[in-house]
Amino acid sequence: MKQSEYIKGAKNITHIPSELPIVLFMGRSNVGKSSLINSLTNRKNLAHTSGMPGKTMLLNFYLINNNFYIVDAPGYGYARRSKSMQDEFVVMIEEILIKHPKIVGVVLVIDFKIGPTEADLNTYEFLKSLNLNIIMVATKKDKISKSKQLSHENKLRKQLNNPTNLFVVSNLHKENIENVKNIILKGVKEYESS
Ligand SMILES: Nc1nc2c(ncn2[C@@H]2O[C@H](COP(=O)(O)OP(=O)(O)O)[C@@H](O)[C@H]2O)c(=O)[nH]1
Ligand SMILES: [Mg+2]
Repeated sequence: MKQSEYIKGAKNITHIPSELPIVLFMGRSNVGKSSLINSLTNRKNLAHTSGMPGKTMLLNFYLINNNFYIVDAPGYGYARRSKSMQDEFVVMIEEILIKHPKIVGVVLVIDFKIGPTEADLNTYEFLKSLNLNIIMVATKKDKISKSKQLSHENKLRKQLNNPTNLFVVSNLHKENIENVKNIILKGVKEYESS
């Protein structure tokens, strides 16, 4: 991902560009979505990372290699957001995934240490039901001690029913980022030639 550029924040589906393919990043607030986008693009602060989760309700668009968009969706399951706002958000995401003409796939970001929450599992099931390409990324690998990382990863794989694409990464140490980058680029390429 040699070139990356923030394009805009979109409030809803009518403000979404449709000329290029989209890779949608989803995950709970504070899980490390923005950090992952920074890691993938090799930028320190392309996507805003913060300790104040759930502030934005915008879909943030990042143009990558002048070729596709990474879209950072607002985090789901944020407790301090009102129920009606949560519902509105879920409907918006569903609408995009169902109606947007060029969805390459979804990167579902979870917290390696915390493991999949009920909201994560519900989202995962929903994405599977839409037959989308799903890339699971578990962040914050560095928060588990080295000696326990492998068994922790195996447990996670079991919990998720052995997903085809699961990557355990650390944004802090830039560990395993390259593999995520490659699978996204491969997905975009295959999408374009299909
Ligand atoms: N230790 C550690 N912290 C991380 C990692 N990824 C993100 N964080 C931290 O987790 C917090 C939330 O990250 P952010 O990217 O803003 O999450 P978002 O709300 O999903 O976009 C920030 O304080 C990050 O520095 C990681 O791999 N390891
Ligand atoms: Mg963020």
